[in-house]
Amino acid sequence: MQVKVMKNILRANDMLAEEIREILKQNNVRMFNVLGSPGAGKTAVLEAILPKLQSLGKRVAVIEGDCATSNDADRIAVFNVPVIQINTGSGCHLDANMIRKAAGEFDLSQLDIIFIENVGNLVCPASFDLGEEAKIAVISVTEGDDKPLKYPRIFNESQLVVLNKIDLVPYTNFQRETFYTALESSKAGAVCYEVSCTKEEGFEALINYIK
Ligand SMILES: Nc1nc2c(ncn2[C@@H]2O[C@H](COP(=O)(O)OP(=O)(O)OP(=O)(O)O)[C@@H](O)[C@H]2O)c(=O)[nH]1
Ligand SMILES: [Mg+2]
Repeated sequence: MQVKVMKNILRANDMLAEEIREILKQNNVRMFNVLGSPGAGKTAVLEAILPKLQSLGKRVAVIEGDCATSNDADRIAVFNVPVIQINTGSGCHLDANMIRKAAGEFDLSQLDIIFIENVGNLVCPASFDLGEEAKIAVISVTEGDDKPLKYPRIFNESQLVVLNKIDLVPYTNFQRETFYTALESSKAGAVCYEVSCTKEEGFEALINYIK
């Protein structure tokens, strides 16, 4: 019974996500769903790439998802881009209904790219299609090199993985070989870019991907 209910919820979500995808396509807007654990650096990655995309003439908007506060939206607003904060309360992920409402607040004719920063969580956000073109999983060195093995779905669902905080590799027991073996087992041929937000390193490949 519970399985059936869950399947119905996901089917309704997927249909809405398809509608969103179609609307974005009609307006020539690309949308990326950024996922990862609390503190992996999702907002930091957005802070790093926003000015680079702006300097390329890209018109960007951001939808922020958090259980509480507008902290992340406040950080993004500094870049003078349209930003909407969704507070989910006890909800552990964003869904397509929330994104439809939030995206409806934007003038899509004035945008090229929308980034969604999902609620910090390495599990539930992977199950919900938001109408994005691609999911980008952000993982950081301090979370440990075994995470793709323990939480395979999010890595399997993501078209791109960003390994953040590489400046901290010398101070942790993070082993690149262990990480890449784990990543390969959760998604064969996974594409992963290594970055450091604090050192502003490694963003060329990510920018090229988004362009
Ligand atoms: N050393 C180091 N710290 C980083 C890096 N990127 C982010 N941080 C720090 O990690 C912490 C969390 O970064 P956030 O960008 O808030 O992480 P988040 O994934 O958006 O967190 P939530 O939205 O709460 O899930 C902050 O203190 C950042 O300064 C990095 O490349 N290196
Ligand atoms: Mg954040």
